[in-house]
Parts: sequence; C-alpha cells; structure tokens
Amino acid sequence: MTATNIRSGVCASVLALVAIGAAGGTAEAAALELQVDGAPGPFTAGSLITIELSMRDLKGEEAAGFQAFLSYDSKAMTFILGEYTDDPFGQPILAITGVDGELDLAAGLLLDGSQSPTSADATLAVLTFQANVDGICIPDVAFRDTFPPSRLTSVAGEAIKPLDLNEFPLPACAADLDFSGDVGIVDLLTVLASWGAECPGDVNRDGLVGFTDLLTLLSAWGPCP
Ligand SMILES: [Ca+2]
Ligand SMILES: [Ca+2]
Repeated sequence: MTATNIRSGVCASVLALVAIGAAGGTAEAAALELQVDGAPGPFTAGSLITIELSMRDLKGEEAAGFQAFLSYDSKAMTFILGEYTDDPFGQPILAITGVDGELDLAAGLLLDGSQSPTSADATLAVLTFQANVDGICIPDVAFRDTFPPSRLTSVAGEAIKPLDLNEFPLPACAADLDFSGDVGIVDLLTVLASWGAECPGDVNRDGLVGFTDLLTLLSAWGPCP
C-alpha cells in the first residue's frame, strides 16, 4: 500500500453522491476547511497526522486574510508543528502553538504591499500532530465556537460571506481505499472486513462502515479518472 495524497484523482460518481447527501447545498459558499493530507486512518500511536487549513470556492470574493480557531483532542493527539504557507498571506498575526487542545491561527497580506488579495483556492497552513493512541480513524480537529468566529476577511477587514467551515471533506476518489488508482476488489474487501467498525472502510467518513459506504463504492467502481 502506498500512501499518497488523498485528494489526487477525481471520481465524478462519488462526488455526485456526496452532493445528494449534503442536503441544503453549500456549493455557492466560500469555504474554510480542514483536510487530512495523506493516508486516512486508522492511525497508530506514534504516527504523524498532517492536517491542512485551506480556503476555496471564493467565487470572486477577494480575501486579504483569515483567522481560524481550532480545537483538538489533546489526549489522543499531540500538536507537533504548525506552519503558515506564506502564500497568499505572508504576514503571520498569531504564532501557531497548541495549548490545552486549542490552536489559534491568523495571517494576512504582507505589510509591504507586495501581496494582493486573492480569490484563488489556497492552502493557508499545515498542522502536524502525532497520534497518542492506536486506531484514530478521523482525527478530532475541529473549528471551535468563538467570537469573532473563524473567517476569511476582505480588504476592508469584514468577514467574507457566506462562509462554510468544513472539516475533513471527502477526498475526490474516496472509495479507492488502497490508493491503487481504481475502485476494485481490494477496496470492496476492505469495506466488508471492517463492516460495522469506524474504519478503514469508511468511504464517506461518517464514522461507521456500512451500506452507504458500500453503495458509494459500487457507484464508483472502476478507474479513478
Ligand atoms: Ca483501490
Ligand atoms: Ca460510512
């Protein structure tokens, strides 16, 4: 098994199922999201878990900075390192330190005027944790309630709306559980072998391996385009 970026590849059929399942439709909203970058769980004690904070779908709204307030389970995971990407926002406003299960992040455009507001999708920070226990399926990192809330800000310093806070959105070819480049028998056996458990066959990342995962997998059968 080769662990690769879980966001590589696109399975249109899986995306279609996700769209149906996401009642309410949020496709038009800008998003600030947390995404596990690398192999999905289960993570064993001592393994590193990388989580990216990113922005996407700004639909032409230009962002000049962001602030994000996170929480994580400090018993299950230890915060190791947090790094801003410097692009598009090179001016850190808060140092990234993990204290008592909380992380605060904020950055904006460089003060020398060499950076411009952008509506492009971008990774804003990369956070590395170490698993303290065996069997973490979905890392427990989330946006926490604060005022002012986690948000992207415009040049005027106002919140960009509407903004969705998404946690661990599905990888594009989520049913390819072994990263083989297609959805096939190995993936099917993984789902069946972990039926009723939390992972590793949890295709739709709802915390349980079951019929939805099986149906999603079958609908995506074949190569990841
Ligand atoms: Ca596969
Ligand atoms: Ca599931």
